[in-house]
Amino acid sequence: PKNIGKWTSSNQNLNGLSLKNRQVITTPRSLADPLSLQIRDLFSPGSSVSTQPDCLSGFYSPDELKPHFMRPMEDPDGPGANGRAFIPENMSPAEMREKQEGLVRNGFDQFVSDRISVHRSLGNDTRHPECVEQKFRHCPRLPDTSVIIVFHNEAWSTLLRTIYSILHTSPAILLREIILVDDASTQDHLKAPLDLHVQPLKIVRVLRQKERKGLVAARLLGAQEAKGNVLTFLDSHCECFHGWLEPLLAQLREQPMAVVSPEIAVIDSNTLKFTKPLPSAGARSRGNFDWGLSFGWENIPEPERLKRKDETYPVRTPAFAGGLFSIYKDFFNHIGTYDGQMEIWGGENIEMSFRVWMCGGQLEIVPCSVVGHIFRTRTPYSFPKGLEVIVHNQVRAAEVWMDDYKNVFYRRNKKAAFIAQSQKSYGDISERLELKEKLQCKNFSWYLENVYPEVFVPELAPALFGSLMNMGSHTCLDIGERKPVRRAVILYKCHYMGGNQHFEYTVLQELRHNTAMQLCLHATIEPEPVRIELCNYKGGSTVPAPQQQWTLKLVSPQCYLLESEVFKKCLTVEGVKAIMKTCNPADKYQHWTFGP
Ligand code: UD2
Ligand code: MN
Repeated sequence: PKNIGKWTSSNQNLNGLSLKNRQVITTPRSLADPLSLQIRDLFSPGSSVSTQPDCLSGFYSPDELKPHFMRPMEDPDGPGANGRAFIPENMSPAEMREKQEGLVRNGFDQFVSDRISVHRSLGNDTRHPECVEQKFRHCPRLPDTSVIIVFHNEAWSTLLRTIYSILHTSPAILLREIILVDDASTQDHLKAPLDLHVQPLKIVRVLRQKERKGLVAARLLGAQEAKGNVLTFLDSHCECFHGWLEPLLAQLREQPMAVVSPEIAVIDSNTLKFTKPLPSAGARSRGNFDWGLSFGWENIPEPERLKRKDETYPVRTPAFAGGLFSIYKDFFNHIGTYDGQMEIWGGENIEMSFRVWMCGGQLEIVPCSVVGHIFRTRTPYSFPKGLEVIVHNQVRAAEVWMDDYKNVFYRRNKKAAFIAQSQKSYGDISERLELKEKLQCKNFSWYLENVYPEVFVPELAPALFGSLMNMGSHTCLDIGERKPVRRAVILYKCHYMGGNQHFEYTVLQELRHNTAMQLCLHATIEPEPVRIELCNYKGGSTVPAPQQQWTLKLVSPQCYLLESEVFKKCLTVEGVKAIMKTCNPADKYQHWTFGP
């Protein structure tokens, strides 16, 4: 197969068994060898595929890859047809009210969604030509999949459109079933009416959690019940683009220890416009995380680009968004499913990203697979135990996987530090540590060096860090809400929670705020306000800008003058602004202290 050896440079090993060797999993090395047994048991390709024709040479024909249901004929001028935006006009007061209520209830425009066909097509296949032309070998057969969709109070039209878009685009022989898991929704339409509606669809069934537990528990329930070789998870407000499924399953066939995500297309939360792929555009971005443990997107670095021979090749990604992905069911179990003690929402995607890479798997985006997702403008549902549950989940991830690097996160999130300190408030992690031991997972610095070498790693133990409080104004330096690049730093009420007020004094004498972006305090000439700018020092052979270097001069216990190396002036507060002035050790407004 053409994909063999694609990532050989990455020297990924599962307990010493190289990726290349995984291709011979059907040939036992020795029955006495427990490892080969384990691997063979895990991934005998196609073992439980019953519905597929005999394995032949050549490729799957278009006929074999027909979907379950042909899409009904569509009015090409209907609302939202072909993935277009729908903008309602001449609305009555009652309609305006309905629209507003829908927005609040969902964090996207349900009014608009309700008026678009649940069978809408997305128009022509506009993917890159190499994707459109991609053929799929017949042998070994592609695994089949269960699609698992968990939801809590999803709108009827978005949920149904997700289901139909799967049925209209997935080859029937590859789609074993669709499992809907109701995470204790309270809306009536998701009870009997949903059961009645999906029953005739045969391969769609509904499971229910009695109690609201969150998306992790719901996905675990779905996974447990799934019969397919592969589990494919989708959110409950998605639309699948032409040919989305085959490339995911084909990549898993090549790399059974991969976890593969589609390219996620944006479905606009106001108009439901589906951003179609542009034929000229290839893979655009990959996923990452920042030191506040938030997921983010970044451009694909050059060395990763070069590893791809054509558009059908996957993009290795340090982290994934977590909502839309496929994984062999057996590998999902092997690699420790999810941390079942993570509740409601958040953190599980970063945990799984670390775990998959560190324990012998790999995380990839397959650009020929495109699935749209409505990104909400706000979170509409309740968090029964409060938003703190997100931090609780993040602390569990940090404690299990991040070794000493967890402190880099805790310095930036004081709530997390507090949860981590207070005896076991984040719950028991011993099972997760046992899993890590059992799978002989690599450590976090291996992950950083091998999977995310581009990341800027803050100092593990900076001499001085925290909030920078001014002794004259008793306010704190703050980068402000909009992520500022070349913006004046502001002075704000001290909250001592880290976040936007977190600064670290580095060995290169920078005053650095580095959670998502690498931002540095940048001296200016009076009266220009002192700024926050991207740090000039980015690791490697780069050096700090002289305006970004500061000398700390002790004036009283734990109190410093912050003197600019180039201007030989001191940071001072005037009103709500920070400016540089002639140093005066007697001036309280030039005294700074690192808060807790
Ligand atoms: C993103 C991910 C999601 C998950 C989450 C962090 C994508 C597209 N989505 O979610 O998969 O990684 O970040 O945890 O990458 N849900 C429940 N019970 C709850 C809360 C949510 O079943 O208590 C469902 C919800 O109906 C939806 C899914 O979980 O199907 C994800 O929630 P979301 O869509 O509200 O959040 P999103 O897209 O930011
Ligand atoms: Mn979502």
